Amino acid sequence: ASIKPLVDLTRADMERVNQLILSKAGSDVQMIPEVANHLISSGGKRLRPMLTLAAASLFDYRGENHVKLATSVEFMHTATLLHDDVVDESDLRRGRSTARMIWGNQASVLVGDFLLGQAFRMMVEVGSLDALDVLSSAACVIAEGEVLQLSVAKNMETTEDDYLSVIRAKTAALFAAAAEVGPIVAEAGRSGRNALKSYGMNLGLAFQLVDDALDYGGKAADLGKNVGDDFREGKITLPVILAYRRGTQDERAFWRDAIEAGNSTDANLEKALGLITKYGTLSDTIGRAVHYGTIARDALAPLPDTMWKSALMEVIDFCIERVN
Ligand code: 2DE
Ligand code: MG
Ligand code: MG
Ligand code: MG
Ligand code: MG
Repeated sequence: ASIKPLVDLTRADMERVNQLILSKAGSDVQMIPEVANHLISSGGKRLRPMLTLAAASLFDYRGENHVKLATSVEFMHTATLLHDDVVDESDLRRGRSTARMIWGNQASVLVGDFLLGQAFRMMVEVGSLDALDVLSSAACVIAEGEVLQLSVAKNMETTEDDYLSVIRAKTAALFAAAAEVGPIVAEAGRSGRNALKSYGMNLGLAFQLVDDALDYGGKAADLGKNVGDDFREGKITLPVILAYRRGTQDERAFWRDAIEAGNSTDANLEKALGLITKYGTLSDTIGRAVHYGTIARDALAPLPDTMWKSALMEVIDFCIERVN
């Protein structure tokens, strides 16, 4: 599966999104475009804005406003990444040093704030209170998800339900909002909105489940991030939750020492990977992603069969099979 159909269908609109990204990342304060463009030009997939464009086109939208909303969505995403790498103390993103390693945490947070502000300005230009509602709510939910994640960090008693609440908020909410503003701008009505919201939400859950599997099972060269970052941070993700549940007394003691006491040495990462392999928890994590992928697929099923729909369907499998 590939995102090529989506890329091809949205190519013309994405050129306009990319222009708008560059112009709205501009400022007389030189450090702003410097920091923003470092991340913006680092070759992200631009998946979320493409979802917005495709979701609008799926409902025959002919205007201009989807380009602004797609740009808003990408700016929200970029702002979350700038902040995320500060919160996670990450050194590497998309194969580059993170902005915080080059310009520091303060600049990263503040430029993220700038981009978030610009995103909301563009939403106001569009003038849809419904779109503003969906995207501003997503911003709150994303922050709530990160705070919830913080409050369960290093706690091995975190349940799979807790974990799902975290990823639904920190990741899936933006996918859901990105998809839902398509039918909103196209004035498609409730059932269209709900279908795309459900598609985005479940696609986002699948996306983050795969992200969390890749953090243990991926290759740094593919990922553009370091393998084992989540382990070193003491982040409780599904591969770990399942291995802990299934572990022997000794293995469970190992996890508590590694995660709760913060003993995340390279040797312990190797041991953690051994247990994850022993209990097959990466394939079970991917299995959960497949499950949510199916729900995403079913959400679109009732809609007319168009090239837009089939491109969005293919994105589901792409997100599950991806290596970065
Ligand atoms: C990705 O998780 C989650 C991203 C959400 C970050 C949101 C923050 C709040 P990961 P990777 C920090 C800021 C909210 C705003 C600006 C509305 O697994 O593996 O850490 O890519 O992602 O680092
Ligand atoms: Mg992170
Ligand atoms: Mg994070
Ligand atoms: Mg991650
Ligand atoms: Mg991470």
